[in-house]
Amino acid sequence: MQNSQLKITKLKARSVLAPFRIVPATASARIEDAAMVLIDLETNQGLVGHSYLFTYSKSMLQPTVSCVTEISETIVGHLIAPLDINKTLKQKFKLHNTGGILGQVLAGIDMACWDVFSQHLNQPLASVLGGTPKPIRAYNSCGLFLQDPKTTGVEASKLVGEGGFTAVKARLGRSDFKEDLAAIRNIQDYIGENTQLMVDFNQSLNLNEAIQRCQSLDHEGLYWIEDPIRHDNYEGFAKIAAEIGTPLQIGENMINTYEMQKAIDLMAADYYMPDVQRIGGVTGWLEAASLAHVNDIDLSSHLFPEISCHLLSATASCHWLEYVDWASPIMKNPIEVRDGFVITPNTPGTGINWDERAVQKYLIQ
Ligand code: SMN
Ligand code: MG
Repeated sequence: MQNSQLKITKLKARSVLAPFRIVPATASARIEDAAMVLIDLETNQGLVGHSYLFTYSKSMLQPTVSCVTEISETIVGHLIAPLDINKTLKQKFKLHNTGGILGQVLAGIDMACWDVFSQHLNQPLASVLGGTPKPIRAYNSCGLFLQDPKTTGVEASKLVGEGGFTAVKARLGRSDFKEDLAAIRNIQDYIGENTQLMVDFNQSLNLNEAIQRCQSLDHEGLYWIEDPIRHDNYEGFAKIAAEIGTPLQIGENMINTYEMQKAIDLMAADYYMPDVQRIGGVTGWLEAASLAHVNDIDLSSHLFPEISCHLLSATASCHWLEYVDWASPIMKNPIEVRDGFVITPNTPGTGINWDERAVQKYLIQ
């Protein structure tokens, strides 16, 4: 079979630091620039798999690049079979803790493997996963960070107008809760009843504060409340969920599907939104999607819209895609939004290709 001939010849990683249109200032941290590691997985047939990792800070770029390049010798020469490569790498690093940079690098390699595997099969990733590339309902998450509550309404209307979005997400967690309330109400005045509003506390509250604030928000018509407390306090989330009617959303920090299972067992939340870079790449996402489906849970994505649209196209309980344009400056074909839906590319692989001129401009040596 021709497929058996496709082998990895080289794994490359580069760092870029691209500007944000709107700087993400959350209640937990402010992120100055989009720090990304670009992975190129080269093969003996000229096809190249692409993926990127979002390292959250400039200081994590170089360690991430080194980790990718050091791992490359383990998989060079391997046949492109994403599940087999994933198994090989999991075995190799069984004695390590695969949270942190290592886990994210393994996820990035997994994403690049699935990209080149799909290119080789001449199919979009969504189709290779057994779905079809579909338009995926998305909320605009490019703005509404912590800011003067008076400016949130105007920004929200702009965000809605950018792609005919039917939902936006605002970050909360100001020291004075009245300001959070003012920010929400200002947004709702501008976007009206037919546009949904999600809110994200970015883990900034302690449990008692969270119960109080979430209860106070319960009649504000919010679509979901995300991460009010520390991401791994599943018992705490379960307490909050039991006290409020608004759906609770968690999951962006889960670094494997065992975490998701634990949270589900504790009835920690209503909705889950794994992040492809943390949950274990495409392979990890497939596990999460099965877990969500058998437990009747709506699944959304966190960041990475370019690959998440393929994943959600093949996810039985597909809910919402989080749209951010943070990687768009370095993409040859930035992801497209029409009438509030992200258009999943119908081209082989993920459709991720670099705009090399832009990459050179933002490259960190
Ligand atoms: C978030 C993630 C990454 C950077 C800033 C804010 C936020 C989200 O948690 O869910 O978008
Ligand atoms: Mg979040």
